Amino acid sequence: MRGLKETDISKAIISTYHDKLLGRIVNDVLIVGAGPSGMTAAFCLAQKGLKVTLLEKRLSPGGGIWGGGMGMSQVVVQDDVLPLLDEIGVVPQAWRNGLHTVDAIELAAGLCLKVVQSGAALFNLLTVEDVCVHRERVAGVVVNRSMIGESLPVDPVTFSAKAVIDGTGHEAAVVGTLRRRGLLASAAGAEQPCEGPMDAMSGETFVVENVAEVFPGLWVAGMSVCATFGGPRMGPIFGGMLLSGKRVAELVAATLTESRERAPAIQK
Ligand code: 48F
Repeated sequence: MRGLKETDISKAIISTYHDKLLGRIVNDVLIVGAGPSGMTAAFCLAQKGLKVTLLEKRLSPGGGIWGGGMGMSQVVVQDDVLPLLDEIGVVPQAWRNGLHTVDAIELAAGLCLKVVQSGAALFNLLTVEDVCVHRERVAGVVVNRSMIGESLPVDPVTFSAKAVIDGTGHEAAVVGTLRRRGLLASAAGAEQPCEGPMDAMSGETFVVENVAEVFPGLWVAGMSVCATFGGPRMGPIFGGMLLSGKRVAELVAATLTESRERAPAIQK
């Protein structure tokens, strides 16, 4: 190939990445953590026409999907997520008793593609280390390059949103930033992180039914729900994670629509 310049390759990466990043500093919804719940929430919200940005600290989005159970890259889902899997474009295999298996790599890859094609932006290698709170409401997140923030004295940057979703799984990292400061004391049950022992059936219901706004502007989805409210863990069954992501998307979208409709009345 003629005229191939290394500096052109560098310029292409730097300019397009920074254009993309600049366009995502202000958002309708920021989702922290690109696991199954965060990625499902992202594409469902983007499909509703909202500006959605997903921030993932690792190199590979997908969270706990990749390893299936004990490193065996198959995940299990229930009957009620078949329409969602169809929408994502992955093909499950029927097993028995209303259970189906999905190739974990196909699910992780399918979700990544669905998120990006829905119009949401997905950034890897960005770690959310704190939140912005304005007038007692979460108004955005504080972000550093993964690894840089942990090892060097480098200040972070901030992204804003009307709603932030903690989809960081077992660690409930965003909730933790408020909890450490005693700011979550008003949310019932949210003071202590205490994910319960394994109970797949209860856990799968809990993670969907307890999706909530735990602090003004901050929502929890996926395992963050259990870590925040003390729900049981459920192991490598993933239907609840997808449904939890779908539910948080519905609730957040409804709240944003409601506040948009209320806004003109308040201004009068
Ligand atoms: O852990 P994860 O997959 O969360 P989830 O969507 O799903 C849980 C299941 O995978 C599994 C389970 C199913 O039964 O129990 O554990 O609730 O994905 C969480 C993502 O958040 C990222 C992390 O790397 C992972 O990809 N993450 C965690 N902390 C941060 C973060 C942070 N501070 N900033 C950005 N990303």
